[in-house]
Amino acid sequence: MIAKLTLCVFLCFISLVVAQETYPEYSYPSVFSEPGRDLLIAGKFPADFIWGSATSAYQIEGGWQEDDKGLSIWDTFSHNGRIYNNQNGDVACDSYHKYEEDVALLKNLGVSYYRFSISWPRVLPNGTVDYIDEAGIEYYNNLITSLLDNGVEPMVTLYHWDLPQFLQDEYGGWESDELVDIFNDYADLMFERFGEKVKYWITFNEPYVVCWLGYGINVFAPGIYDPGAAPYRAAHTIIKAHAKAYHTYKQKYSSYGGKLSITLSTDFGIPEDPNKPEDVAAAERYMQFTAGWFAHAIFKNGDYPDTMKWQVGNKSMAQGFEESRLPEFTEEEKDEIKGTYDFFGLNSYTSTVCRAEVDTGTEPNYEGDQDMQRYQPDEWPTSTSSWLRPVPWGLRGLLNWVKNEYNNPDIFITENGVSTALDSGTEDEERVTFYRAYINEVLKAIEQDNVKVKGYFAWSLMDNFEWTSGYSQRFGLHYVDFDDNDRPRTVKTSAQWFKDLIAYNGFEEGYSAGNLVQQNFVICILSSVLITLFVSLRL
Ligand code: PNW
Repeated sequence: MIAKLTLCVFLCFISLVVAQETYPEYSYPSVFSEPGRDLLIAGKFPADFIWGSATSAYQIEGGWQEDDKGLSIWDTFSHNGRIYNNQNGDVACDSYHKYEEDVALLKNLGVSYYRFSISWPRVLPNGTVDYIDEAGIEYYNNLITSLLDNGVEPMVTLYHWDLPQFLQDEYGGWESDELVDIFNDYADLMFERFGEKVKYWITFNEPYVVCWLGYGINVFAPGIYDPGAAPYRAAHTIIKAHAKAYHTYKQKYSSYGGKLSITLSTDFGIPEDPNKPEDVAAAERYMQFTAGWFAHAIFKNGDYPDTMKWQVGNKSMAQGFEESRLPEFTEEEKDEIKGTYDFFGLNSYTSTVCRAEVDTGTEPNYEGDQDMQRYQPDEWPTSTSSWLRPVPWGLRGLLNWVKNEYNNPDIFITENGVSTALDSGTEDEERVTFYRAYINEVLKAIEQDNVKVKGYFAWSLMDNFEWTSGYSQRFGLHYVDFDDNDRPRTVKTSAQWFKDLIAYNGFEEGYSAGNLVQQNFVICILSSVLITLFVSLRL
């Protein structure tokens, strides 16, 4: 008897050990399983770490003609059939009418911040302060008040891509220098009206996407195809507009004590062969042409990265231009732009592999200017968005790159998330896997690399209008039924997971712990029962 029992206990112990070993502590074990890089760690985030979730106006609000709202370039673009299945944001998640439900979702999640954007044409129908639509102002006032009443702080983005159509028609959008002052007037009004309650401001969301997809290759609104010059002109205006709004805030509203910056996006560029200096340089060029395009001036010295000036300048000369397609800042402008930030807003979703390759095309092109080819290896995990392959360790690499490049700024990850398919429901294990892996890398960056990440915003609070993909790609922590006129929201598995993470403020001990230990425990019990049965029958 004793011998049998001892044997059972011994076998149980072995099965536990085996279970521990068979359950990998990697999130994408079949692809990323370098122990030094990909093992999940346990630990807590700093006590004052900010957890939030994010959305943007055009993607959720609907109410496209409510009150005196003017048209935005995205209203026009989507009504021109440029979206999957001819969809548009006319109703979207109907947050214009259902914002209180959104606030309830946020409260239930336990986030302390909500990042949303203001629709410029909703408050200024033609984009200028000549006419203010007070009903639009009222909407944001109600939203902000409701957030604060429920213990959620607002982080407000002024420009998440929905330019008033009037400014596109009248001035040619961001290609015109006139938008510097017009944007500044808009920003000034928003600071005046909401500054007392809003302590975090973001001028522009992802200007790289605005300039390249909107002005370079006609993929996003306003739908301009001019890959060699328009993106550089648009970026030039945006950088100046950002700087001007920053100074307006500091000069007129500093008593509110808020913080202001810009949110930049880039994939993390990885050299194809890290032992080849050309590839290392190509990956660095990619980073400078995407993040550095905006960050170098704002976070460093008021000017574009040297590599951009050199590359675009030389290509322009070879193409017969009299001057570089990359505009120049005056010394005065450089002084005005330098240092216009209180933190670094970073959106990141994925990584990309870069290889040096001299561009032989003769047409002027922002991508050709980089003398670089990039791709995502087939073996990387996939999502529903073709451009988005989960590479958790890439986020840590990117955070370190920002730290080293821009003198260790406070960083807010203002967006990170993953898409699932149209018919994916509320049980979104893929999203849990993604968040667990990515947020764990943020923890590593803070604990092991001393990167000053101060907050993390999950994109997105709920499924919404995913630009040209319409409603076919779901990024939400909450499910939205777009076939139902009421646009009901339902909690997904990932929302519950995120809520638990926030409540604990990190990954529980033995995180290998969390799920895994529980699974191991169950396996251990089951195998003991089986082994006991087997042993008692046999012996
Ligand atoms: C960001 N790309 O956009 C935006 O800030 C969000 O509005 C958007 O919903 C989210 O990411 C998910 O896409 C991106 O094609 C849009 O590489 C497109 C790309 C990247 C980011």
